[in-house]
Amino acid sequence: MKVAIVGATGLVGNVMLKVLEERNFPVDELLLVASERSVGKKIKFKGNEVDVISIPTAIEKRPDIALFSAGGGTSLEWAPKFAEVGTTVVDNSSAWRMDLSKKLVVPEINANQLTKEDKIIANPNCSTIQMVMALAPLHKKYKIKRIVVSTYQSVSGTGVKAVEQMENEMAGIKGEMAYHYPIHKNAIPHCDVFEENGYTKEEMKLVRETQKILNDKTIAVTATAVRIPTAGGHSESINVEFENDFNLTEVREILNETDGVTVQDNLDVNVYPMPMYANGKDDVFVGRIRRDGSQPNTLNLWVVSDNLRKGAATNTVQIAEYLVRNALV
Ligand code: A2P
Ligand code: 11C
Repeated sequence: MKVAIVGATGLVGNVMLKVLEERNFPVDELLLVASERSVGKKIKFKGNEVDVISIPTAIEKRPDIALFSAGGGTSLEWAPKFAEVGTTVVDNSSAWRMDLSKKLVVPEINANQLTKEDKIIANPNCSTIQMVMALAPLHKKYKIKRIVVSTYQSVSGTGVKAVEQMENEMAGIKGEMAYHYPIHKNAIPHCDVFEENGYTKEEMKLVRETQKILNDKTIAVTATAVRIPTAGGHSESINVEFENDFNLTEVREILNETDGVTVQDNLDVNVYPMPMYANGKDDVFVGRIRRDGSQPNTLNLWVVSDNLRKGAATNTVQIAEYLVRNALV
């Protein structure tokens, strides 16, 4: 495969390279793409130095697959131009996710919808991916009615500048601010921009993307997304009400059997998921599994995952793997 990574110098692009290498993705030729400012830089892949090139140069080379993580504006402008020359784009930005003609894919849940005709495929938002990974198998069995989710999101979700802001604040250095407020010793209930309804775009992604991935508009979702001073790994407190009743042993069994999900739930020895330990791993970790005693058919979960891995790079590479495995590229 001739593979392009658009946004190769960014946080997610960097993890994409690692994941391609670790999973031994069949790369015959790798095109590393970034903005004009980075052209000529060199990045290591499998021990070799690869030159960073511009988007127009990459399009001329007609890659089979392009993995995009270079912001929504870049995707809107350039993904269709790659598609025109026959490249299949897997896009990690929010640009195409809610486009009715584009598929929004978490491979474990809905990759079977993909066909050769899908030339731009959307990768969901990190907080949505980890939530639906835990909930999709339970939805199948008990049918979800309503979800109330609160997120505790790491600064790596915002990008390099936010990681630097937190590190500077921890070291007592005055530097550039990625957020309106200090993040060290703080919790900011503001991820992405505000919409007219008073919710943030991040919160509305949890509503709209969940309904699209689970293919069920009747699922009610309400969300509060909060930025906290962790370096990597998003956490979520999820309260989910089902149409049908469940038993907790069966819930645990279902989650234990779900590919990509690891149950960490042993209160006797203080085992529950935490971002510090999920960081660098591909799985979605689920714990604190318990019944909500305040109303029928309702469950509480604590779900943690590395937002740059399953929340972004790993999911994107898994989509690409599915395309290759099923001869869709
Ligand atoms: P560059 O490093 O040249 O700016 P992050 O989300 O971590 O900030 O990374 C964003 C990625 O998207 C970087 O690799 C960045 O490249 C790339 N990028 C940003 N704008 C463009 C653009 N207009 N064309 C191509 N790549 C872009
Ligand atoms: C965050 N979820 O943690 C965001 C990052 O829509 O792809 C990814 C934004 C997106 O801030």
